[in-house]
Amino acid sequence: MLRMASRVFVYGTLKRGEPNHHWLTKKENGQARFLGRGKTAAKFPLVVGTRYNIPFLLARPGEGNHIEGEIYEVDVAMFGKLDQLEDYPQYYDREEQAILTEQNENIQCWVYLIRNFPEKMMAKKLIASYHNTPEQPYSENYLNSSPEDLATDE
Ligand code: PCA
Repeated sequence: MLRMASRVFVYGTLKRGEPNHHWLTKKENGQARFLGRGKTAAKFPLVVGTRYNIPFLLARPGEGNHIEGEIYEVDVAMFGKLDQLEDYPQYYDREEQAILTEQNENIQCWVYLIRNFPEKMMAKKLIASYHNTPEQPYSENYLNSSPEDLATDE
């Protein structure tokens, strides 16, 4: 166990093989330990939005799918880095959600989600699992994205 550890469930660009995974492996960021794959116990809408093609889990439980992702135990330093990446709490918010592990255990993990989103986002394709693709590539310029882009989904 890491000292002062938190559990985080990641469903987007932080997953293995996705464009921001290096944040979790960079030693200078702190420590992260992969605990396994999991999925949200509740259904959520997961969409890809804005011109940056950013994955957004929308804070509307009960709609969409059980979202697939990965569970990490992170120390305080790493959790701070992830908050910085997600621009918490200006862009993403986060909350603890029940996650089902592959062993069918139900554990509480922090999940980054979007609380204020334009209603038209609900009309997008609701996916169960995020993967960055050449057809809809995650933009290298994601750090330029602001809550205003989210508000307009542009
Ligand atoms: N990064 C976080 C939230 C969305 C994103 O791209 C994650 O992977 O869970």
